[in-house]
Amino acid sequence: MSLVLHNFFRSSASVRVRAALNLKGLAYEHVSYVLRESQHRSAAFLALNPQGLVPALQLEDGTVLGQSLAIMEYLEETHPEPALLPAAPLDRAWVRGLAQAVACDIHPVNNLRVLQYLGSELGVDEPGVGEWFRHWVDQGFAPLEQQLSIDARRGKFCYGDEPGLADLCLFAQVANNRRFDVDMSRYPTLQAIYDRCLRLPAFVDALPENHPHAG
Ligand SMILES: N[C@@H](CCC(=O)N[C@@H](CS)C(=O)NCC(=O)O)C(=O)O
Repeated sequence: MSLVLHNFFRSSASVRVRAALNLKGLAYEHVSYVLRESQHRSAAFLALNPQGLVPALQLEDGTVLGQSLAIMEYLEETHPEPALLPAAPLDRAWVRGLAQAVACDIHPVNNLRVLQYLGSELGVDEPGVGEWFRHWVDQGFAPLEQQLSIDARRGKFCYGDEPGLADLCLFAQVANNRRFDVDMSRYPTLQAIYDRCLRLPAFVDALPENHPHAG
């Protein structure tokens, strides 16, 4: 059995892992769950991943891993080349911190279930939901832009000239921002890193619009 990625084309946590698998040169199959139809809450998926969130990566022996950061770290440990993290502990902590600024601070408050709760339970209208989304992106992106714009370790990517864990998270977030008209002109460094990623097939292939089950 090959690697199977349980995912959804538009899910940004899934975009991260798709790009990581692509960067590592690992082949995988897709099983898709339409989130708006709550397919990720089906008994079949919950049996695989009780957390009920995509992505989940099913390994060759049937083991299922959840949580995109844990999956990417697992891929890094089992397939070290090309590296997603630098060698030195301090630099690894720095890159993980950048990745987590997106994956742990921005993404969770803009997740589908949060946006749905705002709309259906709290009566926030569509423009209000968009406002919420942009607010929390701005709260995370402004300090990231400030940090990265002056950091001597930044190269073509967040750290150096090769893409890594932080770029995977940033790329997925910027791609997701397109749906909510985030003004990226305020974040020239982050936009430049995203544009660099767009030159690499590993990232382009991971975009929602290039997913085999997009639509
Ligand atoms: N921390 C998790 C987040 C996963 C997550 O929230 N995935 C979203 C799609 S990007 C999801 O499954 N949402 C379903 C929902 O909100 O109901 C990770 O990094 O994998």
